Amino acid sequence: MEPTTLKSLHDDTICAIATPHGIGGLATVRVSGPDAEPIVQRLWHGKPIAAMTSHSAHLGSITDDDGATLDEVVLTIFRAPRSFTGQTVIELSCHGSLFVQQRLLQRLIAAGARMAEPGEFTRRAFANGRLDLAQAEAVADVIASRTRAAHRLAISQMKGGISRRIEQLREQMLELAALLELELDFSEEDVSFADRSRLLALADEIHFIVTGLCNSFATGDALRNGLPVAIIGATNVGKSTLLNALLGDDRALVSDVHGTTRDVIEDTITIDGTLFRFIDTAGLRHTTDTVESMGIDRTIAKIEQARIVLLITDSPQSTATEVEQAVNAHLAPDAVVIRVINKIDLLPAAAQLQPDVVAISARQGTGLDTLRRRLVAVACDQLVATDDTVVTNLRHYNALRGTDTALMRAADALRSGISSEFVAQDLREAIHHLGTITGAITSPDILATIFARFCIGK
Ligand SMILES: Nc1nc2c(ncn2[C@@H]2O[C@H](COP(=O)(O)OP(=O)(O)OP(=O)(O)O)[C@@H](O)[C@H]2O)c(=O)[nH]1
Ligand SMILES: [Mg+2]
Repeated sequence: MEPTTLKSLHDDTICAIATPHGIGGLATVRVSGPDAEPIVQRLWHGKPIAAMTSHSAHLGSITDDDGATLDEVVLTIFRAPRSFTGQTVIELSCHGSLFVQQRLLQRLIAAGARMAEPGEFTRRAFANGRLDLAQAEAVADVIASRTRAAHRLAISQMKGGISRRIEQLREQMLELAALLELELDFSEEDVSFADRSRLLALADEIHFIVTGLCNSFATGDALRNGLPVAIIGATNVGKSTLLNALLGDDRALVSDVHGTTRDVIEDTITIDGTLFRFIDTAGLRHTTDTVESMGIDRTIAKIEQARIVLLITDSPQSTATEVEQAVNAHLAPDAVVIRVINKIDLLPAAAQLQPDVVAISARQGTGLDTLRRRLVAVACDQLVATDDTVVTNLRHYNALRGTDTALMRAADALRSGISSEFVAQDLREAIHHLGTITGAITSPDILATIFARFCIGK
């Protein structure tokens, strides 16, 4: 289905610098739109653009408004509809001087193009059916990806990984809905086209797949935003010192006063290709201080969200039972606890430590490499590379949740023999939610939010 609301926006010919801002060996200026050829021809010196075959590159020059040469450039032409945007696209590779780039843009604008808005090239690709919405979002993810794993996921999504899965589900649900609607048309005649038990089985199957996709979101989120590692312990054991040491930055305040950290402090860093999000928390202790106990509530929330908990103590004697109880009570089912003893520089050399405890001195930096290795090993287990589709996008996740809720309502209605009318209505709602993922169903608001994430020139 073509989103017609966008059509009128796409008659202009747009231009933008597609390479990063700054000086480089080369820079690329991209032009897309129905008038790309005549506009570029006005400044182009070389083989006439109309005589070029699509998908070919040509050396020539661009003239300034006084007729002098501005730069030698390579022009590549992609004629509609076989281009990224589906419109005729011309790419001009010029030398990377800031002056040349800016001047080239000015010349294109004087010749009739307009500056592109952020994401406008990708938005046109979507409007022309070159990409679906999930793929367009993946373009932004590829550009933003900071680690190998996040990049791999984004590429798979750009190639249509999740879209195919969603389309299959949608087709199955449309089939279900069609059978029910047919029944409604013949309701007076008391016939039943839809075999209830088959409908139920199909609903359960879809529910199973949707739940799997929803669950994969935690992994997808960890890959994109960093695997959440909560640093938990009693006050003054050196949690903030450890955060700073891991980040290599004085991010959190450190002092020998118990209860220094009151709010949650978090930041990300890549270790061995895996992105971690370290979360320093308020130390756990009994307190009558209102602000401190608000901080402790946040600590508990962070334990619940963490995939890894670093449980810190500062002496072999302190068993930290209360802290441990708090962790055990709030730990997510698939989260892993790594026990850490800090301040080993204060321990006598002969001190006995349990074998599975990582011994460190956050202040002196000892043992941190062992801790990093342990973190990477646990992360590898948690983020097992599956070929399954992984949901990485909050918008997709919410849409899937919406689908599942409506679908479960439909299944309940089916089971209790409620009139097909209501079942059909719930199904339609479920289908609607699924459709928003790939953009089969769109609203201008969703589109505006999504494309605003892009940079200009993309
Ligand atoms: N000797 C020694 N002292 C340390 C070490 N790590 C931290 N400290 C000291 O222990 C004190 C407490 O450190 P913090 O990092 O503020 O402890 P915290 O766990 O964040 O404390 P709260 O925020 O109050 O819960 C500070 O004086 C640190 O300098 C260490 O490895 N060895
Ligand atoms: Mg602290």
